[in-house]
This record gives sequence, structure tokens and C-alpha cells, in this order.
Amino acid sequence: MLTKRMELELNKQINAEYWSAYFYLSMSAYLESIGLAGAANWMRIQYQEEISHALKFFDYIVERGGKVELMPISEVPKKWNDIINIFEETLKHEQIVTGLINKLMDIAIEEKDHAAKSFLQWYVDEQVEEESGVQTILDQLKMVEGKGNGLFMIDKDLKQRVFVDSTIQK
Ligand code: OFO
Repeated sequence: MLTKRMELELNKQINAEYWSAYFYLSMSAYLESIGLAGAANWMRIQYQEEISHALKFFDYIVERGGKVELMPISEVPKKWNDIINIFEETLKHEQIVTGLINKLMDIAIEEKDHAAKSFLQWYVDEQVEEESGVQTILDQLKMVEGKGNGLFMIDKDLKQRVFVDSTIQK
């Protein structure tokens, strides 16, 4: 059984994951509007990943006999300066999410919830991948100053990304 505090914090994280999904979908729409279909695809896959992260929390609360409570999703930005700015904001956001996951882990420790600690470890590891994947793209974009042939090639590469549900693979 989850403690009330743990249940509330896990529910809040469902909301944070949906906010992330919405954030990346908004970026995807913006990237489509400026003709970067590959980067738009990458963000759309990112959106799908966030949905899978949210559902993993949802299923876990149910499995532990808790109550899922969905909260309103607050507004997301709609406009950015350029592609480098988008990936900088993405990295910044993932670093914030890493902080939220670490805080959840701290709460699981305080609540002496060993099962939740084990569950949350998946997200701790996932955040390492999230940050490093975004950092790599950001480095490449900076190398080509986010423009010209270099950007064309990176965008082509980002078009290749497909959704793999890592929540059921690990
Ligand atoms: Fe759910 O990892 Fe990104 O936000």
C-alpha cells in the first residue's frame, strides 16, 4: 500500500510527464511550421515517450492499490527563437525532470517505501539517457551553428527516429 504522501507525489509526476508530452508536441508543431520535418518527427517521438512515462506511473499507482488522480495540464510555450534554442530548452527541461525524479526517490526513502525506490530506479536511469541524447543533438547543432547544409543533414537524421516503448523493454 502506498502512503498518502507517496500517492500524491506519484500523481503529481503523472501530470509532469503529461506536461512534458504537451511541451514536446508544441515544439513539434513549431518545427513543422518552420520546415524542419525531421526535428518535428524527433519531438513527436519524444511526446510519445513522455506519454509512456506517464502511463508507467499510472499503472504503478494502480498496481500498488492507490488512486490515480489526473490534474489539469498547464499551458506550454508555443514559440522559440531557433532550433538551437529549442534543444537548449529541451535539455534544461530534462534537467528539471531529473530533479523531480530525484526528489521522488528522496520521498520514497523518507517513506521507507522500498518497492517505490525499486520502481523509481528505472526513471533515474532513463533520465541519464534523456539528458545525454539531447546533449548530443545540441552539440551537433552548435557545431553547424544551427543552419545551412549541416542543419539539413541533422534534420534528415532526426527524421529516422522511431518510437520504441522503453517502459516495456527494461
Ligand atoms: Fe519523462 O522524461 Fe522527459 O521529461
